[in-house]
Amino acid sequence: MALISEKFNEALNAQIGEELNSAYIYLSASIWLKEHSYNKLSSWYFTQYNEELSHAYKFINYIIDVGGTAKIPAIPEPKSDWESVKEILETGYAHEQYITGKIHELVTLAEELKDYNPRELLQWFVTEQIEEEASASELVERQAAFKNDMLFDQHTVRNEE
Ligand code: OFO
Repeated sequence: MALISEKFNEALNAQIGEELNSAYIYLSASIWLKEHSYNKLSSWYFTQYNEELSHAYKFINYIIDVGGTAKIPAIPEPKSDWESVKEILETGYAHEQYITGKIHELVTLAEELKDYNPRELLQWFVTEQIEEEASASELVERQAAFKNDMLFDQHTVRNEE
C-alpha cells in the first residue's frame, strides 16, 4: 500500500513542476547573460539551473520511495526577452519568495493530512529556501551597489553549497 495520499501526491507532482519551472527561468537567464557577455553571472544561473533540477529529483525520489506516482506537469515557456541584469536578479529574488510560499503550503498540507512521512524532506526545503532567498537577495543588493554591471559580473562568485 502506498504511504502517500492521492492529494499529497498531486501536490508534490505540482511542486516538481515548480522546481522545473525555476530551472527553466534560470537557464533562460543564464543564456541571456551569456549572450550579453556577463559570463560569471551566466555561470551562477547555470549552477542554479542544475540545483533546481536536483530539487525536482528530490521530490521524484520521495514519491517513488513512498509508492506514489511521480509525474511531470507541463512547464511554461520561460521569459527570454530580459531587459537588464537588474530585471533578472529581481525576478530571481521574487521567484524564490514565491517558491518559499509553495514549500510552506506543502508543510501546511502535510500537517492537515496528518502525513508525517515527508517531514524530513520538507524541512530540508524549508531550510534550503532560507539560503535561496538570501543568495538571490544578496545578488540584488550587490548589483545596486556596483552600478556598473560588467564590473559587478567580474566580481560575482558563487559560494558552492
Ligand atoms: Fe528550488 O529552490 Fe529555487 O526555486
